[in-house]
Order: sequence, then C-alpha cells, then structure tokens
Amino acid sequence: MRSTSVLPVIALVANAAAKTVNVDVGQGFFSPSVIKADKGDTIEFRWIAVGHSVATGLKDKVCQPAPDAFFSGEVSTLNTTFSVMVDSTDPTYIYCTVPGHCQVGMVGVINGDEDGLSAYKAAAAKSSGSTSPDNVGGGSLGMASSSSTTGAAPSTSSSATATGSKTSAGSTASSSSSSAPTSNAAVSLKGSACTFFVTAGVAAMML
Ligand SMILES: [Cu+2]
Repeated sequence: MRSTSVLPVIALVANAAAKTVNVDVGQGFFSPSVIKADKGDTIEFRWIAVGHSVATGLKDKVCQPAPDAFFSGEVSTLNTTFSVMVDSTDPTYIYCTVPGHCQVGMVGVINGDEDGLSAYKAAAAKSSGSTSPDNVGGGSLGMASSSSTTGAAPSTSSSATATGSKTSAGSTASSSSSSAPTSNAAVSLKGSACTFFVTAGVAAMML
C-alpha cells in the first residue's frame, strides 16, 4: 500500500518538467516577444502570417545570426511550425531574417526581459541590414494540426530535417496578404518538409 501510491506522483512530476511554449509568428512580430522557457522546454513557433522567418541572434550584433543559430528559413505556408529545444536560461535574442523586418522590430528574446528587448530593438532600428544563417536547422519544421482542414492525420513524428534549402530571402515581403486560410495546400511551398506533408495530404484526398 505504501509504495504503490508513490509511483504516480513521480510520473506526474516527470511529465510536468518539460512543456511546450507557443509563439506566434505574425505580420512583423513575434507574440509573445518576451518568451519564458525552462531548460528542456520546447518552443513551438507557429506562422500566422507568411513571408517571415525566425533565427537566433546575438545581443551585440543585432540582426545577425548567432554562430549556433537555429533558423526556420522563410516560411510561405500558414500554420507551419518550427520547434526548438531550449538548452539555456540565458537571454537569447531572435529575429526575422527577411530584409527589413528586424529593423522594424520583428525581434524577440527568450528568457530575457522587456528592457533588454527594447535595447535590442533600438539597435536593430539603426542597423544597416540583416544576415541569415547559411542553413535551415536547429529545430523541426512541421504543420500545426489543429486548424488543418485537409483531414490528413496529423502524424506526430514530424522529424522534418530541414536540410540545406537556404532561403534566398528575396523580395517576397510585399506578397499580397491572402486572408483566406482555407486553401493552404494551394500556396506554393519552399520548405521541403512542408511540401512533403501537404503533398501527402493532397494525395490522400485524391485517392
Ligand atoms: Cu518577418
């Protein structure tokens, strides 16, 4: 009797240790922009507007990638997700690498504070340009399952290894903001991972 009641408690504690923190990638912003996460947590970025990216930056070199940066690539499909594991409690700055976006304040900080972010934002506004990491990586690309209208089963093991496909972040920032989220599959895709999932979904529908 004594020992059996202990085990469920241990299991609960283990489950509570790691959590997922959701961050929206919007039209020129991250929300929240001050992100709190513990070591071992997963941050899931979710694109609610397309034509943006997220990369790890450096506090002292605004709008430039950290040496070990994670990078989503420029995302062109709504509800794309990019999941990264948090391995530090030090302030980690993030920015959108699409030209001009960091400069107008599309930045954020993980485990930092409002003051630090304000300073980063102010420096970014004066910076001459942005640089992207060379390669997509440091996280897993996938698709959010909740608002998927295709009916495709949300396969959870989305081990999307985004290899290569460096986004030549061109002049796609002025894309007409299509407000109809009904036909995600019709959007032209750049990310290889998303191409796979959506293509698979469409193929399943046609069978
Ligand atoms: Cu952006």
